[in-house]
Amino acid sequence: MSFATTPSAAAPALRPGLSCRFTRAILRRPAATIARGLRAEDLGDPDLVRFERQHADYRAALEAAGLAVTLLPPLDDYPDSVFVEDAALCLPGLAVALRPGAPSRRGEAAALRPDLEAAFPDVLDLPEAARIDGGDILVTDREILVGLSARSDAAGAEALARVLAPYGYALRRTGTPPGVLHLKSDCATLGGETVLATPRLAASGCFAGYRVIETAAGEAAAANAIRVNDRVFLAAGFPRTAERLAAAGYDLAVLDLSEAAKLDGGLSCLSLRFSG
Ligand code: CIR
Repeated sequence: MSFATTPSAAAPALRPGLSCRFTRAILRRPAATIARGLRAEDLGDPDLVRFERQHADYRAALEAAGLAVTLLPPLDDYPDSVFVEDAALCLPGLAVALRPGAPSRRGEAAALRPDLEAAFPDVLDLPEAARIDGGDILVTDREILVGLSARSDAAGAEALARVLAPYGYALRRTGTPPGVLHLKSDCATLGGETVLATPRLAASGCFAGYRVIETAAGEAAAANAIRVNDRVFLAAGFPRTAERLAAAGYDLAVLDLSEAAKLDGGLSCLSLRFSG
């Protein structure tokens, strides 16, 4: 399978550390309504108390990696709002309020906007009709890669490219494998020129020019990892992918995310990470 992938602007500038050097993170506590969260397949409802415990461990791991964390209150009107990444894109000095593709999640960006204004000198908006989730946006040190998916459309990718162009960011568009929720369900940046990706996404050719570490067979869900400063966060339960990353020299923090996983959530979705 290969996707129609648009070329980036010629020779995009390298911004060393853009994808993984952070000083701050924004998290939102899980809503009491979390059991009403969206999911592709019913694996049982998440347990709120266990979710809160895993969320607290995740927060502590971000702090241990050197980040100052802003913890926002739960939003019970939005069962999926703990997956705060989908409502905004954060870059140094700049945030974009996104347009989540799922109808039940549309209001999350407006609810987050005051918190973005408190943290960023510039907050940009996208047109009402655009659809784009943060889970479909992979920021590497050289470009911003947007995966079109059931949640993110061409209008969303174009609108994002338009608002970011004045800031010099190169944006490239690709696809998302069939049945996969978000681009970053299947990949993560590991800093520099390296990405972690599922074999099915890597086979699309969208990472040509990158060094790709593939998730091990049967461990596709390990791809939703995050690099945070000198550490790579990986979900528990993927021993062979963990071995590959350790062999490549990454210092791993392995976290139990069983409750987020019941709602198709993973490590990237639970925070907005940025420097500033
Ligand atoms: C949803 O379907 O929108 C949520 N249950 C999961 C969102 C996960 N977000 C992400 O991968 N960025």
